[in-house]
Amino acid sequence: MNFKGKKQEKIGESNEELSKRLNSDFVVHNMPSPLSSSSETNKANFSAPQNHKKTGIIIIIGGILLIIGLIYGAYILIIKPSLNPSVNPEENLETVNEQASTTENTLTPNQELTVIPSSTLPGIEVSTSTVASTTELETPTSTISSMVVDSDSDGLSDEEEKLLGADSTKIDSDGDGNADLIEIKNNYNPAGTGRLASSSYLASFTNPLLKYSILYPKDWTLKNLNGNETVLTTSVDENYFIQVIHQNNTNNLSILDWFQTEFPEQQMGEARSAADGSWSGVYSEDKKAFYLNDQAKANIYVFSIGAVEGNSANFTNLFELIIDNFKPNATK
Ligand SMILES: [Ca+2]
Ligand SMILES: [Ca+2]
Repeated sequence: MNFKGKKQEKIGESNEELSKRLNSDFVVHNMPSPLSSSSETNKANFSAPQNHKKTGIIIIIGGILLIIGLIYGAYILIIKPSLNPSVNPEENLETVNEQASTTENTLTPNQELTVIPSSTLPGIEVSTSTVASTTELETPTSTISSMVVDSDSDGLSDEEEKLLGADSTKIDSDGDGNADLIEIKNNYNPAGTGRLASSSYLASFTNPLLKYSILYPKDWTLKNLNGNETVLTTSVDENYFIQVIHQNNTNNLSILDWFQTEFPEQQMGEARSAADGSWSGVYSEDKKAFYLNDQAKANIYVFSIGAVEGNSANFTNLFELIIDNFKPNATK
């Protein structure tokens, strides 16, 4: 502005003075330091809000990364092991064991089944009833056996040998040279001398109305029902039975004709006759019934053997013994 004029006014001054003056003028008229340095300061002041923004963004991003890191860490350490225990078995062994024991407890069949009330589910058997039935099955069915036991294999069951006083371990119980079964089939006592009728193990019963007599084991119980029906049962449990029922032979048929008339659909079994000719008879095919008539063909006697439980074959020989020793007209 006026520098040129001032320089021209002071033209007479020495160069040194002039330079000093110029320097001093320059300094004096220089712009105030606050203003002169303001360019950099302003720059700094002007750029400060931008730096704050950057710092804030960095902090936010850092925070987000930290949160993500924490979430991931929690997932690795807690959630993932609980989902898949086998991933890190060593660190989470206790957790796995706890889970296993918890699983065992909650999946115990008894607990699961006892939750089901049996009253609301009548068609479903719960475990308790199954256990009860198993216990019933394990309970031995007393002395009743579905098997025929013959310890000495002589054809007489152990049950029959006991009834007749014979030895179930000896084929020839009385040692007379004749096997037990042969003696019985020929009306001899297998456990001593004499005939079967003289055995202390057997008794005779005569029906007062029909006048027939039968030989039966004393160990059994005899009942005479209505005069025309005699029933023999095992005394203890009445499980096995042999009965004799009378009926009139109105047409005086032979026993074979009578059988065919009564049971036209059935096969006939073995035919037998009394040694003294006092009766003739025939078995049913399964040998659980025997039908005979007396010599006069006036009466029919029906013999049958059975068991409430078990196998009546335990007394097949006894059944035959009773038939063979039957006397239709004992008093005549
Ligand atoms: Ca035997
Ligand atoms: Ca003998």
